[in-house]
Amino acid sequence: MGFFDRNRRELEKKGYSPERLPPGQYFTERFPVLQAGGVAVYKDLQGWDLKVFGLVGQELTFSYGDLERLAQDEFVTDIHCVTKWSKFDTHWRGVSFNKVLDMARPTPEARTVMFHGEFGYSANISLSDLKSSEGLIALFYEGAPLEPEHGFPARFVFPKLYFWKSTKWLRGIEFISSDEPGFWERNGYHMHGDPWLEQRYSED
Ligand SMILES: Nc1nc2c(c(=O)[nH]1)N[C@H]1C(S)=C(S)[C@@H](COP(=O)(O)O)O[C@H]1N2
Ligand SMILES: [Mo]
Repeated sequence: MGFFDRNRRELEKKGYSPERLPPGQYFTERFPVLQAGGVAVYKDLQGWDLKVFGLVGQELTFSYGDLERLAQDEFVTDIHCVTKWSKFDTHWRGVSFNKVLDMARPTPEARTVMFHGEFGYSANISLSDLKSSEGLIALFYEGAPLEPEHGFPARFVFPKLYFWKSTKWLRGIEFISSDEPGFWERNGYHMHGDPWLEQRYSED
């Protein structure tokens, strides 16, 4: 029996249904750290902001304090990384993306949202995905502010798609009219990235 089968057995022994694992994934209790470049570390959050811009009726600029006051939404969810690890029941609290949609009012031309992270990272998610499944601008993980390596002060979390779509050190949310690739999508990853359909690479 290979690693993946053993891993699914182990999962059953722990009382989880292996059905919760998308195809080709294994389960871990660790929280691996993954990023293309360095970890953003802020001395303070004085100059920090999160901008919402592009095809919207109302552009927005949030300070960390603004987001903290709005951070009333939470979910517990499984996350799936394209490098094949999955983690169950992760708890996040922050600002629901629906709240951002209500405040920014995307124009009828808006089709895709580009999430911009520190150091030029970006990830595209279609507006229809964002409207049909929950997304969160997360400030808290398991009740505590995010660790720097997991995206402090704020990261997006969009569990419906592979975890590379969940931009850490989030600084910009841009509404655009056509589906453009973000950082990993330009480097061979799938434009959509549904773990249940194993949309890992552009040719999948
Ligand atoms: N800004 C930024 N966000 C990012 C990345 C990155 O390189 N830069 N990597 C993505 C990838 S590939 C994954 S799997 C997750 C990893 O999140 P974690 O380190 O909290 O597990 O962050 C995503 N968000
Ligand atoms: Mo990833």
